[in-house]
Amino acid sequence: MNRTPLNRITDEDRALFAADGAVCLRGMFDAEWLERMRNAVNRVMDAEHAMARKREVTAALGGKTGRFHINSFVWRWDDDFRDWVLNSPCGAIAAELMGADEVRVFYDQLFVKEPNTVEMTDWHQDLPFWPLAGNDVLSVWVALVDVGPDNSALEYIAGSHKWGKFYAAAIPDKDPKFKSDLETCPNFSERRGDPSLRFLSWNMKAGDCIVHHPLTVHGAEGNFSPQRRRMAISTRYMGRDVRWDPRPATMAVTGSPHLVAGSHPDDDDCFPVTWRRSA
Ligand SMILES: O=C(O)CCC(=O)C(=O)O
Repeated sequence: MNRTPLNRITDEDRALFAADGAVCLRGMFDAEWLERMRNAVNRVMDAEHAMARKREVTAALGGKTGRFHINSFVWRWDDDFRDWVLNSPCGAIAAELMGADEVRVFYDQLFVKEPNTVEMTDWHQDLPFWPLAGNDVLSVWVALVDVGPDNSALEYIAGSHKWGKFYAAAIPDKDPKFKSDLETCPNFSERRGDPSLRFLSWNMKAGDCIVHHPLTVHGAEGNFSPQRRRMAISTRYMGRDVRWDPRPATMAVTGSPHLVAGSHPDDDDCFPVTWRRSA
């Protein structure tokens, strides 16, 4: 299993990430990682573990076909996910794009849409959902299978991380815990003809990843393929400018870190350092 990215991250990748708020990096993970994590996903999806934090979106919304399954903080109880967040190339990829000398794990999140899943991933930004403030936090969304427009490819609005917007968190299963007075994120699927918006999406091979900024607006349609699953792990990492900001209606962190608001989340148990630039 490769511990460093299989391909080099270029200045052009960094420039695209800075300008658009999302960039697709090709072929970063080897076949061994992909096979191992697909097996791990299949195992954890139905595991009845006390620490599992599942959202069964299709079931919650009364859907009749397919399954939209989300599971978070799996690394806290599963060895394969633990190795993934701590030792896969994700940490180095995050550091390269942030220009960080050190990155900490924030959390991992698994997203599976089985064939014929109509539930979309609502358009949203990530940061409003998180008890964090800062610029240096990002997600590495790794496709574990090939992903395209028919099986729920992610879509982004280029440059939206610079709009100065902070939309209300959008939870796919509409969990009322996250309701707030913030402005609702528009449904950008209805604005595809708008010339002021540039939509980004990629046909991805297993082992490609997208890295996105926490304020970049993104979403995905359902998985309309009758055969192809859509399976991805999004792992989030933090750099040094991040501050603990436990606002109302934000996500609880497994492990309940004891942190003072405004401090760097340097709780080594909840948020271990996974990558450090060597001297
Ligand atoms: O995979 C999905 O449907 C959603 C992914 C996402 O929103 C994220 O990684 O931040």
